[in-house]
Amino acid sequence: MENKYFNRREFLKSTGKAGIAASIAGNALSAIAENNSHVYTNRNTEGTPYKQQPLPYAYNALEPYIDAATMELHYSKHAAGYAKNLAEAVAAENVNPEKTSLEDLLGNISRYSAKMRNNAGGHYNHELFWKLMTPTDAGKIPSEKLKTAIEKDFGSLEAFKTQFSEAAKSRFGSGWAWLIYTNDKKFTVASTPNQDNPLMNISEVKGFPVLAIDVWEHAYYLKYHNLRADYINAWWNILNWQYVSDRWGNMV
Ligand code: MN3
Repeated sequence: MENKYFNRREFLKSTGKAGIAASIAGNALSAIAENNSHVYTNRNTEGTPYKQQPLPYAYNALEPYIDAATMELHYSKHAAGYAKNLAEAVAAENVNPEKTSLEDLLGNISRYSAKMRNNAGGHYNHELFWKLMTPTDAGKIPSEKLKTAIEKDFGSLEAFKTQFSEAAKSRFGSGWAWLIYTNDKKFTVASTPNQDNPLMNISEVKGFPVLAIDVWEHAYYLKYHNLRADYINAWWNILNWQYVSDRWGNMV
């Protein structure tokens, strides 16, 4: 017969305080956070699905800032490829998507193959990236709460944008620039190579990814050619500050 008391005691002993807090809160966090730096990965309202989701607007909706051909290739070839390769890695490495959120997988990515790292990152980053852009005029400014928090850490919204743009421009080769909310409740700007992201336990800078820009050449080369800075400057026009504000607001 199962001894519930013993099992609970063993559970508490093995998971420690973080596990207790998580179970009391009814949080989806399943005590796999071997590293507290990933505590924010589970605070968002929903996890990112393992499958590619529909693009929330038409391929040409972000013109003139991002052209239809770039969007179509980016979504239907590049991003679709990451999702497909992620599915293969998940099957090969016995990950159960019903039990392991994509965020938790990223938080333990060092346990998996390079294929998993590249494609779990690639899939997560692109699913986020599509939502960070909007063709509509609504939602083009941050909430007062987010604006105030950014001003506190960067001095001004403009100073943040300059720092973020600089990180995006100076990322050597392919990668991403990020606005990250760290475990000590501070914003920081960083960039990562390839398809790495700040949820990964191997990332130099860790925390919750609040907003991001893709600076792989496939994101801009057809229209902007070698002029990455022009793409970055144009991109601010389509940034969905409303989504960014909600994403951060739901987490803090
Ligand atoms: Mn891309």
